[in-house]
Amino acid sequence: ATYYLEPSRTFSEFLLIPNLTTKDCTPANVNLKTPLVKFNKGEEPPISLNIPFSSAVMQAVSDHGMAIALARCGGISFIYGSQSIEEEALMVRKVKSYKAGFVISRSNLTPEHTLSDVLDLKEQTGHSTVAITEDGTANGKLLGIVTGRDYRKSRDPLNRPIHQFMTPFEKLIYGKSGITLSEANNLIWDHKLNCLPITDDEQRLEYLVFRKDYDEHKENPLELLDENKSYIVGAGINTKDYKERVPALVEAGVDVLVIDSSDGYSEWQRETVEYVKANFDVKIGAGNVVDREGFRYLVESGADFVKVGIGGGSICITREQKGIGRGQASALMEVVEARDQYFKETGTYIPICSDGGIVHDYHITLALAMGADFVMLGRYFARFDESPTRKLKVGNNFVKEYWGEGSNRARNWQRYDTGGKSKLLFEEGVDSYVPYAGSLQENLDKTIGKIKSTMCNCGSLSIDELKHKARITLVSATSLVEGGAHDVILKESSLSEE
Ligand code: MZP
Repeated sequence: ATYYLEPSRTFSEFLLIPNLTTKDCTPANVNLKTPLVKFNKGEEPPISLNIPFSSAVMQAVSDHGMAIALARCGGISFIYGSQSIEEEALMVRKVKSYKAGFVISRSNLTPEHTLSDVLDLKEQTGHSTVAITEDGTANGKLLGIVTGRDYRKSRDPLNRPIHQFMTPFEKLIYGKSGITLSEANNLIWDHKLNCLPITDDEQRLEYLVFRKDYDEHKENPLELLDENKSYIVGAGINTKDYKERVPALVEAGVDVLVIDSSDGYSEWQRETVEYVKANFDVKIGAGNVVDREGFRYLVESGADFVKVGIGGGSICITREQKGIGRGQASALMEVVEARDQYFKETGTYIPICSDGGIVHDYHITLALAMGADFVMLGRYFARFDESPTRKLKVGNNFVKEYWGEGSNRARNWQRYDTGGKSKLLFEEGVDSYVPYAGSLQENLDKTIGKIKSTMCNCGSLSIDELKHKARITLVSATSLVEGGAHDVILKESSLSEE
């Protein structure tokens, strides 16, 4: 045997040492844009993310709902592959056909239609925002707007006609009637309103225009309504049925594939990557690996990015069951070194995804500082409204369900297959709960705020700068104790935050 006598390390064993923070180094100036797939020196990556986040290829995490919510924030979801080819392709299609806005005409929808009618229409067309105008064009007189999340929340249990549902709004802000959709959008945007009541000439409310959706986008709403931009989406595949699955996903419009496997250093993966590269013009990531040899093998097979991590996932018991794996930080550091070496030799940059084992937000910053281009998170996203699992009350707490792909519940045997019988022989994952945490947007904003703030501490305005400048120190078990609140008696309220 070959021995690696240095212990393998996890993120919690490291801290960042601050660098000089210059005055221009403020969170507002930090850019988190990062490459998703390989590119050559001096060229732009064909696909980039605006934030270095991807959601895990898991039943309990990444369906079309999660994919739309995360893409809207600048990240990417990989739709889970442990479902039928048709169902997975349909989820991809739903994300790709999802439009930020949709205008329908009065002749299609009268005030006698109910909110459910509009909801059905919205679902059928896959649009997040339905704007109702008199003549059905963006310049037609606006009759009302129903936006995605607001709308779902406000689904009227009494099924009243639309005009009854839009009850008078007490504080009238604008006494303007008959304005066009474009004008209304401008008003909403200029005045940063949560809700714009539009009244008739006698200051009676005619309809409300919601702003929340626009707020989330932080983009000009004019660009969002009626345009044809589609969100970016990824999808998981396996090394068994790829000859049927990949064509269906490509046909559905998938942007990038990833081979989902607990151990990616295999000839199965090489064959799969080679097949995809030879037959389709679609990007494909491979993994997971934990060392330089695995990285090199997948890259030489043609992989567009490589995923790192075995056994570190919160629901994973692979290390206990099979005794394979490596501390996530050690695995990442070695693969990054191999990536940088490969770049030096060939001029081709291979993005690396650190997958699993992120517990605290600062672990993400550490992963980026250590050279990851983006992270993949399961537990983190499973806690939000947008994950596809049930929200339950256990004791006094709300929780969401979260189960591993290697659990009996998911039965994703393809992910663990090393040849042999087509079934899951033993479990490598658990079925669990995670604390419910609210909406994705709110939580992501907070996490991103922390990452940007830490990057400023480290004097870095971009992920690339952070990688080069970061100074990282190992911490001893005793200094870990020093890092938390210690030697004080905590008050109840200060215990609640993570
Ligand atoms: P985490 O973010 O919950 O710590 O880890 C998520 C990652 O765990 C996934 O992206 C995947 O690589 C891995 N995973 C998914 N299912 C299992 C399992 O059942 C697993 N063992 O290890």
